[in-house]
Amino acid sequence: VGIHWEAFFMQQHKRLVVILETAIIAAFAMALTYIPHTTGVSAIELNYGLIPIAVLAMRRGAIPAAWAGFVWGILDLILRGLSGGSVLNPVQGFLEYPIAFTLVGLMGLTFASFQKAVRGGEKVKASGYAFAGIIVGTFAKYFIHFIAGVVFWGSYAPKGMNVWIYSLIVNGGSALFSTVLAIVVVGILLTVAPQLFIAKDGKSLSTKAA
Ligand code: 218
Repeated sequence: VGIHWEAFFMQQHKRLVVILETAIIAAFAMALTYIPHTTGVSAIELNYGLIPIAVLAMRRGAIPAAWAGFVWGILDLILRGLSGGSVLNPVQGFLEYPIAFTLVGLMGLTFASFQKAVRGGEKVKASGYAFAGIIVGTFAKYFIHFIAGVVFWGSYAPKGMNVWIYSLIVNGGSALFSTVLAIVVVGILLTVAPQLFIAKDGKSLSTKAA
């Protein structure tokens, strides 16, 4: 008697939809890495894959975004990292793929505030929360790459250059450019396709808002 079957099945349905969206976003992020985005294994990169993860983080929160990041990281490790010479040893591979990519889920730290603002029609506030999330998640990923750069990629530094400076230029530059790109694209998406950020199956959705 304690089981509300309709509510139970609706919740299971929502869980399945979130899992499907997570898988689609991970695949989309991976597909985008086939667009040229860097000049070498130890160079500044423009990370387009952060854009779909940011959309998922604002739409579904940190946990789905972290799972999407994790799956994307495993795909990037297998499909590009190993063959492309970006996996130097098991410890570095573990740090720079599963760990660094999963941390992108931190973009969803501002999910609740973002949802409140976007559903309340507060566009400027919503963009502020989205941009803050993008900055946090991207910073977390590239902080791992920055540390890995110092520990594992020092031999790629130009002769005589301090490895901390080298890693800061490569990974700080990547973080900066990728963050700016994600902020610009998400800012545009918030204007042209705000429905991307508003799931129609949430508990918080009032019946009239649809
Ligand atoms: C200085 C330096 N060069 C290369 C790397 C490796 N790195 C950097 C950014 C992102 C990724 C993941 C694959 O795109 C990797 C492996 C580094 N950390 N530091």
